[in-house]
Amino acid sequence: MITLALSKGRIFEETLPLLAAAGITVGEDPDKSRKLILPTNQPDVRIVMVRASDVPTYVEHGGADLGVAGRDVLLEHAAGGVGASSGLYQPLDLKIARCRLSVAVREDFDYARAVRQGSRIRVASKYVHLARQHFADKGVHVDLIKLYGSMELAPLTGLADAIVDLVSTGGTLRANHLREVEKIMDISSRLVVNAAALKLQREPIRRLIEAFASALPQD
Ligand code: PRT
Ligand code: MG
Repeated sequence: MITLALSKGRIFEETLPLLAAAGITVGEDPDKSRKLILPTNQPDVRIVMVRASDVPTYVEHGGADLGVAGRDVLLEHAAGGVGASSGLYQPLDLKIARCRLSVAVREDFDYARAVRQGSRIRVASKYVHLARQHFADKGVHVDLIKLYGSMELAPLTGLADAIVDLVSTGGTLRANHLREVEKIMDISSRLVVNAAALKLQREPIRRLIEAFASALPQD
């Protein structure tokens, strides 16, 4: 049995065409089903539905053999990990669920001035490790505030001066009168594979990786 960990929403939706290229169709829609384990048309392949940020944990510890996770989630997981995440291979950038990790502030906040003056900036983010690294590299002093969602609210309520969050169209920032002031990195989702599973089920996993690779846009 091969177990693939996916999260609901864009990662599930955008992985479906790649699964199709490997001849795998999923029998149920995770939005309509309460099932956490979804069978596929192939009796030896199943999907487990987990939170996006739990995908690396499942794959690393063998709760799933493979998974699809954003670079944001993988880097934050590795940075916050206890010990090296050596059990996790990343053979493929799937180029799906693309966005960027950016710093944003209120439209009326003078970010350049705050940085120039060397004042401490309060930064709210779900990605505290990536945020800390970014500002340390710039030599900017920050107080980090960990949030689990709705980062956009933090600058509007005075909880923080800035946020580090994912941006794709920029529509959410605009709707909340926020302004993107720095791009930290481009993000896309990666296939991750449990190292032990790769040894024990080499052939089926290799075939899956090849089918996924052949279905990717050639750029
Ligand atoms: O929602 P939940 O808390 O369960 O988990 P999650 O938010 O981590 O999951 P999900 O499905 O929202 O995101 C999974 C992965 O998709 C992320 O880890 C990213 O790698 C990737 N991705 C791609 C995005 C976006 N684009 C994205 N736009 N993840 C989140 N967003 C959010 C962003 O946080 C912001 O709130 O969408 C909003 C901005 O979008 P625009 O288009 O208005 O700029
Ligand atoms: Mg989300």
